[in-house]
Formats: sequence, structure tokens, C-alpha cells
Amino acid sequence: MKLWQLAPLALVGCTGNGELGGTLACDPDGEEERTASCIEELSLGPGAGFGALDFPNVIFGEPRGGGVSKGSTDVLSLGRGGVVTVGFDGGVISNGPGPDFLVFENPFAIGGDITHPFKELGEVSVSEDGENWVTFVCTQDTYPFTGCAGWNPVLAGSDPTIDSFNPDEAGGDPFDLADVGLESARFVRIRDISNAGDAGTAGFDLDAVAIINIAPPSRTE
Ligand SMILES: [Ca+2]
Ligand SMILES: [Ca+2]
Repeated sequence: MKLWQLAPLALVGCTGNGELGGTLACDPDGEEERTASCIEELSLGPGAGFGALDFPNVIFGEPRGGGVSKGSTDVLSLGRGGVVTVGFDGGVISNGPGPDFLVFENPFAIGGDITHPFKELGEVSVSEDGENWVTFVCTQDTYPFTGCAGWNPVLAGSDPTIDSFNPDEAGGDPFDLADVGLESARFVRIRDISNAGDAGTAGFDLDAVAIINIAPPSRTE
């Protein structure tokens, strides 16, 4: 049993400064998970709050997208400048063909125009060891917002036939480890760079993170 299953509420906001008051450490020897299943870091920014009562489950598992024109409410709002780092028990992201993992926020196309999304962008970094990080270059000023998270509507979850792990149909924001020169990654860190939003729902709203190309954990440690 994991710590968060014992006392999830006690872990959120209990330090009074937005820091995670405990650790939901990842278990490389655990059962293989293709969606985020552990938390290495949570630092909520001003205006966070939405989803906190359902944390961490609200960001675990597959996305619950609402389709092109509707954003998911199964999300954790990070607040302005907030940061979350997730990991995956029993597996790592591996650099295979094309994108290797997907980040799901809750953007939607305003007026059905996919080039004009309502968005709160996040910057994404990855790490193999939790100490050394590389960050995807995020084009945050103009569409397409390549390299950022939080701008492609989430289709997975809106229709049961959609595969959350297929980048051609799931929606969400794709990331390729080749773009940052890594062959594998154990952790994904998302930092709100929108610095925007209403109190309670400010900043990047994380629904889920899914591995497309997965490999067993390295045993070299
Ligand atoms: Ca790749
Ligand atoms: Ca979710």
C-alpha cells in the first residue's frame, strides 16, 4: 500500500506553503504503470486548489478528456508558476520511434478553431535520475505551441474507443526524448508558465501523463 492511499489529504497543503508534506516515492520494482503513478515533487503556486482534494488520483491513470471543445475537470490546478514532478512505477519512458510520452491538460478549441485554443501552458522537463534535468524548448508565443504542454485538446476519455497511448488519436501534447537527447527518462516535471487564471483554477491543469514507448527500469544503480 502506498503512502497516498493511507492519507492523501494530509499530504496536500499541510506545510502551509504549497509544498508537498511527504513523499509518494516511485518504486522501480513495482508493477509496471504506463500512466503517472507516483509523485516526486509538488509545489503549488498562487491560485491553485482545484483538484487538490482528489490528489494524487486526479493526475494518475488515463486522461478524462472532453474532446475538442470541452476541457476535462479531472485535473489538478498547479497555480501560477506551480510545479509537479511525476514518475512511473515499474517502467521508464524509452526513446522509440516518434513521440515517447503524452501530457494531458484541459485546453479546448475556442469556437471550434483548433488554432485558437484556450490554454494555460506548461514547460516540460525530463530526467533519468531525478537530479539532472533537460527541458523541452517551448514555443509559447505563437501557434503551434510546439514543445509546450497544455494546448492540444484531449480526445482520450471522450470516447471509449480512443486509445490513450496512441498519439495519433489520443490528443494531448506529445514529447519525443530524441528532442532533448535522452534515451530514457524516469521522471516528468511540469512547470506552469501561463502565470494566469482565476483563483482556485489558476495555472496549468494536469489531467494525466501517459507513456507511449515504455521499457523496464534500468538495473544499473
Ligand atoms: Ca522518440
Ligand atoms: Ca485526470
